[in-house]
Amino acid sequence: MQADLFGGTPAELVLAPQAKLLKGLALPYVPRLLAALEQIQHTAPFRHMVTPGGQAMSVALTNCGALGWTSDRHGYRYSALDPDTRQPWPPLPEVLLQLAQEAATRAGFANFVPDACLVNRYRPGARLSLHQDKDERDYSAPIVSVSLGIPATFVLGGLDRVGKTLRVPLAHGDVVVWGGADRLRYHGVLPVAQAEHPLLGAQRINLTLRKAG
Ligand code: MD6
Ligand code: FE
Repeated sequence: MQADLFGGTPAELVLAPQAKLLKGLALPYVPRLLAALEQIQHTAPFRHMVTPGGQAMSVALTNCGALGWTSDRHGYRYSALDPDTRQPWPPLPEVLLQLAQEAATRAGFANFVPDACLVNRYRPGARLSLHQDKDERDYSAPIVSVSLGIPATFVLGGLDRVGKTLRVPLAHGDVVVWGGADRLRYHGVLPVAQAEHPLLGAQRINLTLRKAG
């Protein structure tokens, strides 16, 4: 899908009062995003982190930016160093800053300055169970989430674990932004179905940009 096939602005879907899906917004950024991803995974390779419960996550992850999200048997935290290499995470590429700012502004969150980007890689079968993003210091900043590669179904719930959920299909180039009253909604990703993407093969990459520190 081409975001601006008809010369207009990309479709915006309201998922919740302060959560928007910006269809295809990332498409014009894709060549630069893929080049940046190569650099990031060269410096900080994808790995399957272990949850505090002792399970290896099915999603492989890495980070870029001043702070990176990590998990081990002791819990979840943000840290300035990659625990595997003991080096700083690779810097947040300019293309990601630009995309994050465009997306946040379109969704009503001006002046978003992320300092952390969690990069998730889903192979077919990988999933992310329902969770809240609450390891960041400041919940006033939104989260910008960019999807690349094969499709997935995003599940958006409420502020507690029980109750109604919304299933949102996410395609290559889609961007989700949420913040404000919706910042702490439970959410997850259903097991990703087998598929091939022309640029990324059998994988889905999700980039979530946050203000963590
Ligand atoms: C994913 N995303 O789409 C996982 N969190 O692969 C998230 O966990 C997420 O997309 C907060 C806000 C947006 C997200
Ligand atoms: Fe999340």
